[in-house]
Amino acid sequence: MNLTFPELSRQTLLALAIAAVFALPAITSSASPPPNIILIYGDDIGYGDFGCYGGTGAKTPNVDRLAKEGLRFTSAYASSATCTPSRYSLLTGQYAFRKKGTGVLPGDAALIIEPGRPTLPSILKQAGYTTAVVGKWHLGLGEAGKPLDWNAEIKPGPREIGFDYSYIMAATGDRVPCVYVENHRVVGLVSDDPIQVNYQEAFPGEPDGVKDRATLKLDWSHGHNQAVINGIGRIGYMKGGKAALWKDEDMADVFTKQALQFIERAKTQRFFLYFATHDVHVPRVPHPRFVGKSSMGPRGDALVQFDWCVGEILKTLDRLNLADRTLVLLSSDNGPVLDDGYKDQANEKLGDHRPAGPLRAGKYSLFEGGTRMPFLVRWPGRVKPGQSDALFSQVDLPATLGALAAGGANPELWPDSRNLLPALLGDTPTGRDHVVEHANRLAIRRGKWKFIPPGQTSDQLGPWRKVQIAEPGLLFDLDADPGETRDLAAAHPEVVSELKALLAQIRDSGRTP
Ligand code: NG6
Ligand code: CA
Repeated sequence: MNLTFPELSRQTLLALAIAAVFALPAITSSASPPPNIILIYGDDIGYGDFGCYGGTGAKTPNVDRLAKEGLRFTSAYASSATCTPSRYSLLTGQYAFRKKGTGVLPGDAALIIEPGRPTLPSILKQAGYTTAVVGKWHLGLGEAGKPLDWNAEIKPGPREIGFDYSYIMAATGDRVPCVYVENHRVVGLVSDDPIQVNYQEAFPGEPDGVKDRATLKLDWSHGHNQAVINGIGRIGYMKGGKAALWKDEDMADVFTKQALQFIERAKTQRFFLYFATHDVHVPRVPHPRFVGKSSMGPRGDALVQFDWCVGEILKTLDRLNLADRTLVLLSSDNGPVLDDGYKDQANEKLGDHRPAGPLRAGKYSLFEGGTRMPFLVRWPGRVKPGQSDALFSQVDLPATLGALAAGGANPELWPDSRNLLPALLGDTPTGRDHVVEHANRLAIRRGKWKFIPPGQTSDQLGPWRKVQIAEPGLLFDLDADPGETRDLAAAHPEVVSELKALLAQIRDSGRTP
């Protein structure tokens, strides 16, 4: 039906006019229509792991290609040094430390993002994007206080917070249930073999990683000794669902296939794909075709596998002629870790490779290795290739991408997310003024200064090695000393007081000032 103006209500016209005004800045400010957006999110990949960031132990030609064709950031941060809080911030635009219950979640946790609240995918969906998440979720599924039935409809989850399509693992590769969930259902589940999940008690008669240790194909070093799935000990117990269980070796293929299929389906629309791969989190069990492809054993081979996933995405964009219309972002959720609970020789085979590059420590730590991430941004013809030293946090992605897509994301929506579109696109070298770094507690960076208050944190590339930081805390000049080796707190007490006060203000006011 053709509508003529008199047939349209005044209200509709008004709405259209308002929409047009809001749509305009996006088009004029970026000089092209809003692009598709693909966010490739690695797991436990450190600042120094890729070739383009100085990595030597695994070849990463596809990631390096992104760096060559795009902008390589040197001061971009995940909002936390572990997975759940980083992903929470990335999707909600709120620092995770503000909300209880955003620490590393078990596989049977309820969804921690309230349906209906603005999120990165919901704001893009409102702006007309088709949205999807493929890969690691780790933000909980189902309602709080209600045990989840994995055999029924699994919700609320990604689809209730803004994703049109989802193909995920619930938590991590090392946590049960070891199955894929597509939209609201476990993939491949048959009705006569229901799934049960329990994080407290073992199911009698099922194999477990302690009594059946001798049968494991990958031995554990700490934890990871409960359910045995695919010959690997996990965190938590599960029973049933045999036909639905994943095979770790195939996981990268499965997720990549789903990501590519989504791109194919969405290619005629404007789309947002959050592609959260499992590599290089433990258990590191890459497909046999990647085994031995690095000099570092499974951790390096998993990096090569990650790079392959990136290559498949780039190839598909080229084949579909979408590269120029697609903003590709690549980063990771927290710093690197070597032994994270399995005997996979990550330490022994490390060689000269430095997973955190010149930075100190890694996953779980308040030192820079914990949260400073590789971050690549490619949009051919729009983002000039090069390097950016702008301070950027993943918590800024909702406001920044919201601005790109919708012509001005309302800052009121996001407590901590800042619209840094000019920095993201390389139009300015200036990013944030300051960023909070979160691990077991908080630290802050402002400009070149980094302050870690007194108390504990972790100080190695392994699991958790406690260091005690004495009063008045540690102060580093990251320009002169990126490895945080020279404490300047005594030399600059005024900077210490300022940063202490700023951190307290950010924490107590509930928003980033
Ligand atoms: C730890 C696990 C570790 C990893 C981490 C979460 C043990 C001993 N360690 O508790 O293996 O799963 O949680 O990692 O169980 S994250 O990247 O998802 O945050
Ligand atoms: Ca992680």
